[in-house]
Amino acid sequence: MTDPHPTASHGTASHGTAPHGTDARRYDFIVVSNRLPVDRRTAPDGSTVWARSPGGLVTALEPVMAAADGAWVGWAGAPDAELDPFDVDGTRLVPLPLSALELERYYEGFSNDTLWPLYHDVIAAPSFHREWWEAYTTVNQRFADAAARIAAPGATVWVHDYQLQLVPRLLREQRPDLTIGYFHHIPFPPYGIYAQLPWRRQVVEGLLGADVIGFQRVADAGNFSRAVRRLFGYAAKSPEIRVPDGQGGHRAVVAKAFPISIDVESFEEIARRPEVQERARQIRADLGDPDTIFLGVDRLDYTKGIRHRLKAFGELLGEGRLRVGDAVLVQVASPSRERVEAYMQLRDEIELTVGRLNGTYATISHSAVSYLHHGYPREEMVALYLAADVMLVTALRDGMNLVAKEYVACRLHDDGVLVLSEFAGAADELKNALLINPHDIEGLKEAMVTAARMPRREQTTRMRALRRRVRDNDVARWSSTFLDTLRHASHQSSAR
Ligand code: GDG
Repeated sequence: MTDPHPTASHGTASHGTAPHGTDARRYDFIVVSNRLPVDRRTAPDGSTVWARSPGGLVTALEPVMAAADGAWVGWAGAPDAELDPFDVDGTRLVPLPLSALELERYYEGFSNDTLWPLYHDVIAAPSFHREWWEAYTTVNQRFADAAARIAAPGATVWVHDYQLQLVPRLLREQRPDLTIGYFHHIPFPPYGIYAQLPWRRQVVEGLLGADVIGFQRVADAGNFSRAVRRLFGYAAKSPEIRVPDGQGGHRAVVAKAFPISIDVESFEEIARRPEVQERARQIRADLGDPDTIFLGVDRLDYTKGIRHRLKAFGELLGEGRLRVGDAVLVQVASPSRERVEAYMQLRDEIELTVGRLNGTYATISHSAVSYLHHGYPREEMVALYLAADVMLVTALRDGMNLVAKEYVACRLHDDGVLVLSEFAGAADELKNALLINPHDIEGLKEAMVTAARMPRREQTTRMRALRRRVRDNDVARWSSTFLDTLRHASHQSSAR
């Protein structure tokens, strides 16, 4: 759920009198996530302005927030900042402080160097440190306390993602009157892997504080239910888990898949703009009007399979099955988690590989790989999606992968080919993509060649089906389905 690239829409911080993270008001609907959906900027006159991040989640929740008198609790993005609640574009934001040490231990440490690799099939080795775990519990308690403080009686609280897995239980302990939802944006691993976590019982208990636990894939919900059975012996078969309530009865917890999506209309709207289409033509021309532009767009992360993609492309060039000038790979690798050691190493490896490929295959006039270690405005991303003939999503493991859906949404003329890893959640829905196993380099190469040569008629048949699927299941539908299930679940339990 990360889109760290702010739009130009600005709101100004209000200067209330409540201490940080507190608010005299009470809210009926509260979203809790690690990061508030805003970035802090300094205006030319020295005042603080907030730029809203254009994530799909924000867009999807905007109408819900407005209708339900909502607030969003999270960290505002700067260490040690103690800020008052403020409004941005009509949304009440309640910032919580994180110290530099907490960021190092709770965020970069436990979230990004323990849970992230563990939950992504241990592609990188997870680090386990007790002081990171302690910081994780402290910060989760702070988030739970803040939500408990500002929730109106009987309010609904929607907690997001792996940084905050303990919050549902911590919140329920203080406020049993609340309806609590949790959505897990990344995979939930098979028990054999999950079991490595020294705090495996505490984390599952934390999640079971929710009424509804949402996952990206059916397989994730199944893995979670199995972990519950193995660790606690509860009757747990997705979609229902029966958790003892301590008084001889039980609470029902729903654990099932709610595949997340994108704000399709906003991508289509950008893709229709004449200046964005002109920019796409310009990109093609700047690349020397090749027959095939392959595109990869990822946060620079070891889960995304960027190395596998480069390897396959390099071998195709080496074997003469693709030729520089006819084909180019554009790889946007937006900077991510740059203080975590595994990410520094990955960047070095990728940049070494790109340098070698260009050194070996580029000519004075044409690169083999156009590598961009930048974040771009959304308009530029859409221009790239419009310019690309083949989108490469080769993740080794990915909760969903929104880039795949964004590419599909932007292909207004029903052309272009999506090559999609079966290890990305999106593969469950986007069956008309060319599905690949990124570990099988020969298979990946075959799919890349097939994509480059695919007749227009087949492209259209596939892309039409993909577009229908994405349009019918946009992010508004995702949030309303989740919230309907949550409403239903809380009625059921209060009727018992
Ligand atoms: C996590 C899960 C799950 C990237 N670079 C730029 C940019 N982006 C945008 C993309 C897309 C988003 O960031 C990335 O989303 P993904 O889904 O591809 O991946 P994660 O960041 O790993 O997200 C993932 C997601 O949460 C949602 O639940 O799908 O599985 O890992 O929207 O377009 N946007 C702009 N400039 C960039 O340079 N504007």
